[in-house]
Amino acid sequence: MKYLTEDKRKKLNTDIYAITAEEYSLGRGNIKTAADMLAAGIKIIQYREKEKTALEKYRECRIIREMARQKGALFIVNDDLGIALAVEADGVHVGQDDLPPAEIRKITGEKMIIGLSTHSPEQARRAVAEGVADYLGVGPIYKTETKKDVGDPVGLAYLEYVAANIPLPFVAIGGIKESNILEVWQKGARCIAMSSEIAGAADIADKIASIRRVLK
Ligand code: TZP
Ligand code: MG
Repeated sequence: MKYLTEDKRKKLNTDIYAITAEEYSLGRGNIKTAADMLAAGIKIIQYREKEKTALEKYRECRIIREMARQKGALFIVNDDLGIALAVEADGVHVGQDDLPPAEIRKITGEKMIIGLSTHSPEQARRAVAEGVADYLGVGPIYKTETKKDVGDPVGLAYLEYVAANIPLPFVAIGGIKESNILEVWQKGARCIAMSSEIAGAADIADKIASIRRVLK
């Protein structure tokens, strides 16, 4: 964990980790979705986009990068290290089948926040032993339609394991909604990732306010 500075910990210490999802965004598109999330006070935003070309993603990320900077929010790019570097994102988030965090770290240097999706105690322990990732994704907690190649839900048991045993910041993810978020919070998650629930809300600011009322 030698890359996980106090500054990174502080910035990762926030209630909601919001992820773009253009297909759910009611025609708003990624940029307006991100702008609404930031206007509502979201402090971590992840750009996740599986359909567009690298050029389209790069152009959107450049804009969102700047909007996030102006709001003092972290901007994290899912999957694409090249785009994360090109737009000077704060972080990059990868899965178990992507380039390993140690290789990413060689390319990015110390400052980049590296997030790693994990689905089992073994994967979480390995991430700690490697000492490269700055935070873990923990899930999918519930069934989700948003991620197409996702495994079965690992449920709340894995979340409880991480909350009790793993010294890295983590975000719970997968099928989390206003309607079930209290359960996730009660099992120990303090930063909760949501994609379709927020990106797909009729009014993003109302949705975030209403989620925050549940968490209070
Ligand atoms: N990784 C694990 S589950 C998931 C990702 C990206 C999808 C999260 O989307 P939603 O809409 O919050 O279930
Ligand atoms: Mg991925």
